[in-house]
Amino acid sequence: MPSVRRIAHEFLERQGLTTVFGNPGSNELPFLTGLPDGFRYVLGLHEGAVVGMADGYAQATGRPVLVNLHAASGSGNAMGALTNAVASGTPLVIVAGQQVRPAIGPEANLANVDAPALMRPLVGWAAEPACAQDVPRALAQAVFEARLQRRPSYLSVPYDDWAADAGENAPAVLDRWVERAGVPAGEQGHRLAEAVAGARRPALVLGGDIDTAGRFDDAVRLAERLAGPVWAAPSLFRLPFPNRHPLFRGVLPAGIEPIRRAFEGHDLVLVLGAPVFRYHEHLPGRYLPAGTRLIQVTEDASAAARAPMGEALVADPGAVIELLANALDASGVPSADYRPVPAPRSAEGPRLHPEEVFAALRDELPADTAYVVESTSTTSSWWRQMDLRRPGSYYFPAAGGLGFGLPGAVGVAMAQPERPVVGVIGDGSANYGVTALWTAAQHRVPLTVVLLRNGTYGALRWFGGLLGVPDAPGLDIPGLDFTRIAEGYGVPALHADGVDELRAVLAERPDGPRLVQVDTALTTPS
Ligand SMILES: Cc1ncc(C[n+]2csc(CCOP(=O)(O)OP(=O)(O)O)c2C)c(N)n1
Ligand SMILES: [Mg+2]
Repeated sequence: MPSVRRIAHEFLERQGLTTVFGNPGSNELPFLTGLPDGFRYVLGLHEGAVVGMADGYAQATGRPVLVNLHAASGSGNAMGALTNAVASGTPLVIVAGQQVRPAIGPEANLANVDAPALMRPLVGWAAEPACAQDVPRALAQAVFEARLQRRPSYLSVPYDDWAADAGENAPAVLDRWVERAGVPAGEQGHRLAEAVAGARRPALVLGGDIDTAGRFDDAVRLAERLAGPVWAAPSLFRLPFPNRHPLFRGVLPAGIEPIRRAFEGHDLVLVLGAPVFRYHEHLPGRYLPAGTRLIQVTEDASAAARAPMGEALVADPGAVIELLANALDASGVPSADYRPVPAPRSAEGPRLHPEEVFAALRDELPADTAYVVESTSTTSSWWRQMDLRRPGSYYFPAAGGLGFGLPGAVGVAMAQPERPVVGVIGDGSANYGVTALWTAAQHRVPLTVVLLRNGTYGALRWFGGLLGVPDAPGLDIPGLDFTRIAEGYGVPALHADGVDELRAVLAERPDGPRLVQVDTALTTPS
């Protein structure tokens, strides 16, 4: 009879989970022994970076990814990064080691006494199989739960299980395949199409899920048939629509009152692939203008259930886009000219305005560049300068947890080595995932990190004003030199002194990782 380990490895191979992002401890080693050829272990030096890299990799490949973490301490380190993976619906399959079964109760060192409970608030499914023979089935469940729920899952395995005899039924799991279909039933689709076709002034709100589902171009087709304004959902983590398209009105502000104002005059708001809504700043008011109907289409049943207003249909928003685009006639506006980009603002003194940096990116990088952004005070500058027209062009930490950007950029670049990838990272944000630079260096990942050094937690200064607390301590971060930090991790780096030098550097195509630091002026996010 084959061992639990043999069946597990073979199952992962058949499901295509052969790239493992991890940081091991002694509990994990018995799982990692004898990995078949074709497996690739990507070592991260801290679990936050491990999960961030895996998140970027899974998002860019559109497939579940295996993550290998140490017991309580390692899994605990990963929790912050997991908040982002949960919000972006990333199917991470986390397998963690556990002490041998007889040592868990007495709390031997490295025993995680109630391992599933530690992770449960975040992951969609967590378990520790009741016996070794259930490990292959439970591993399969972890993969399918992550895929079906579009949420990380967590499996804790006592390390003596891996060498155990799998039992005669274990191979049955190897041929399993589980899929989901999310097309609305005829009557549901008909009612939705009627509501949309009958609206006088419909507005469309698109969430990051649209890009995740590969529906970026289809969303343009639908919007042009609807001929109404398009917003991106607040707290955006992926761009679902070309940001200079004439129908695009930008990312909705993440507050109740400004969202109500944006919808004024619309009889129907159709929200596709987003929660309703991920507000951030508490700006109270009525959710919707009087007389505005809101219909949400999402695959996420919980997002539908918890929304505070509106109607919801739990279905694949991509299938709904197709259904609606076919139901509406094609007489809407054809794609008119894209909106031109304004001249970048400049700053006084030697620092660059972030708009000058972003204009340089826009001009010097190819049009299909993927950007992973974690710079929080520069949001409005970003959207003023960028012209993103391709799917998969933009990633941002989905729950606002810093530490995704740098590792996420490494993961996206590993997933798409042919596509230029740029991380746009603030001098505060960089520190939460900085060890990913080492992984990028070891794997020679082609990636440019543009490090915006404004010497402060810029967004928090702005928030301080908003909250009426202008004197909070702990907001400045002087004395950081990321060229030296990057070089310490094995990534070549330079400091660009002005726009010309920055543009010249960006125009070169790197064949490995590099970091370019620029000093930037403080701006506000909006
Ligand atoms: C893990 C985590 N810790 C703290 C915060 C709070 N926070 C939000 S924005 C921010 C500052 C980020 O600074 P930087 O990357 O330099 O960007 P800037 O605002 O200066 O553009 C901080 C600390 C967070 N979002 N996530
Ligand atoms: Mg900063």
